[in-house]
Amino acid sequence: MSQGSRDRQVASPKCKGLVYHPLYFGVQRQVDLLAAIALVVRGAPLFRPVMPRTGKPFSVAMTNCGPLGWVSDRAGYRYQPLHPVTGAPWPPIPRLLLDLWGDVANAAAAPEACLVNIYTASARMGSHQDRDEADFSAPVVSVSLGDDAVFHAGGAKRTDPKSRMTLRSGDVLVLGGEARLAFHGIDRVLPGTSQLDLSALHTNCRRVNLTLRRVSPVTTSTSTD
Ligand code: MD6
Ligand code: FE
Repeated sequence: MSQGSRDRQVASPKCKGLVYHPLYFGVQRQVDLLAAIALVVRGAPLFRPVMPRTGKPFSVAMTNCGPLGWVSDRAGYRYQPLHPVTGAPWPPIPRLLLDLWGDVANAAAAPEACLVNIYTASARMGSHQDRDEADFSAPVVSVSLGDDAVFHAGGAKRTDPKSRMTLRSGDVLVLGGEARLAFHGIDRVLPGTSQLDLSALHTNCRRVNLTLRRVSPVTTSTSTD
C-alpha cells in the first residue's frame, strides 16, 4: 500500500477492530482489479444462492475464487472446493487481492476464499455475521467496486446499536478483532454514483464486493525438541 492510503486508514471509535481504508485502490488499480474479477467470473460463472431451509433466493449473485468458495443452498451455508454448478475448482485469487491481504490483514496465513458479490441497483445484503469459518483469528477483508453503498455495522448481538457509512469504489474495509463477529450488511446501493463500468461482470451490475477470508485454522509449526 502506498504511504498515502496508510495515512488515510480510519479505525471506527464505535466498532473496535473495524478499519477503513478509503480509496485504497486508485482508479487505475480498480480497473485492473475489475479485469481480474471478470476473468474469475468467466471461469466460475455467477450463481444465485438461496437461503437455507426456505429456499428464498438472495438478491445478490455470487461466485468465488481461491481454494475454497462460500455457498448457500437449502442444506445450509458452507465452504467447498468446487463450483456448485460446474463442479470445477474455483479460479485462483488474483495477485492484487493477495497483496492487499498481505498489506492489511496482519494474519499468519494466506486467505483461502474470496467471495464475489454482485449487486444490481435494487440488491441488498441483510444484517449478518461472517461466522462459517473455523478460525476467527484472521480478519475478513472487503473491497468495494462500482456504485456507492450504505453499509451498516453493529456489535456481536443483532440488537446492538449500528453505525452507518458509505462504501465507495476502491474502498477497503477490514473486520478484525472485536469487529470480526459484528453484525453488518448493505442497506442499499446508490445507483449512478460511480463511473466504473461493471458490465463485463454482469448486465445491470452496479456494484461488486469482494471479501477475503481465512477459513481453516491457522496451524503454527510446533517444535518437538
Ligand atoms: C458488502 N460486505 O459490502 C457486504 N463482510 O457488499 C460484507 O458482508 C462484509 O464488507 C465482512 C467484512 C467486510 C464486509
Ligand atoms: Fe459479511
